[in-house]
Amino acid sequence: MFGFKKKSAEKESEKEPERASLSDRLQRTRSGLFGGLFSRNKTVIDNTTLEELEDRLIMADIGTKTTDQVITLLKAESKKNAEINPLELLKQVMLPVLQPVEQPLTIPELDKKPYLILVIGVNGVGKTTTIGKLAKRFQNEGKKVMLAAGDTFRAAAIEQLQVWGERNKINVVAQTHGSDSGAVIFDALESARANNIDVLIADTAGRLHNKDNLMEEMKKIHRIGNKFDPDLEKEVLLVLDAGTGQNALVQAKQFNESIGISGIVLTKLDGTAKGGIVFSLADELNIPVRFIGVGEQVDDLRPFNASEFIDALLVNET
Ligand SMILES: Nc1nc2c(ncn2[C@@H]2O[C@H](COP(=O)(O)OP(=O)(O)O)[C@@H](O)[C@H]2O)c(=O)[nH]1
Ligand SMILES: [Mg+2]
Repeated sequence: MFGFKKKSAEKESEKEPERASLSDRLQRTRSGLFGGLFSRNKTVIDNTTLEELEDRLIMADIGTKTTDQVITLLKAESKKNAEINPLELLKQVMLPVLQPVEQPLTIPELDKKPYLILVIGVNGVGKTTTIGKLAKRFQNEGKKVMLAAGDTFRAAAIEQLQVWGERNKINVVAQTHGSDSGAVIFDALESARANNIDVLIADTAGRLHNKDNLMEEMKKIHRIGNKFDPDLEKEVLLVLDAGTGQNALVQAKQFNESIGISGIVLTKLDGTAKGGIVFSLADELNIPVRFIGVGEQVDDLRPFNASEFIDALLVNET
């Protein structure tokens, strides 16, 4: 389901709601990675600790490349110095991996509106939920937002978006279950242009009859934007569930090869120990990570900030 509880909808009008700290939200990944491993600050790192750390980095889906870099550096430093500050060193290695993918999504001021955000990804990763969160975010920034119910494969998906749109006074362009997704998005583009809408966010299906089918459909939808206006400015936003670990990386490669991705949203970082997958994604794909999802509520979508993310993981757990 959509995941937004009514209570949160009522709270949305308040200015800055109480937010759990990022390190609280990343608790499972954080304690999986470093919990109980290092005593405070300066320490001597022995081989057993290094081996344990290596296992944990792999378990958290950080990927072999970053893991090797971390271990090599810690080994070298601990040879030079009997005592080192492992957390400081970890940040030195980890930050340059994530910094290149910290590229926030900014909606340009356009003469020819709207800016299209095409939201894609397999079933259940959090596309529709993310669309709701994004819509509120842009609305709070003073932008006019419209949604397109492009997941026509499931009747419930259309309804989910419509109900949410009604509750939040955001227009949703929809057709009936089974209608052509590209046509829905084309209609929505026309309506958005006519109504001077700043941002049109389009939902898409995550499951068709098979994977090839899904990719073909996505390519077709992608072309719809060009057909509407060859100069249309858009973002192709891939949503990935962090909890699926290496699978998320496989999905990202597939979607990127088939249609080309301009940004990633990594969801469900609050419920998983596999949050290290963001390092693998950064290492292997170098596609901007626009937002991270750290919960089901509307304000649980945060712009990705590399330094903040690493600091949240490195809070000493001892
Ligand atoms: N804990 C948590 N749950 C999330 C997050 N994002 C989405 N979800 C949940 O994931 C489930 C599937 O989301 P949905 O948006 O319907 O996925 P879709 O099939 O890709 O559209 C819902 O129960 C959401 O509440 C997140 O960042 N954290
Ligand atoms: Mg959906």
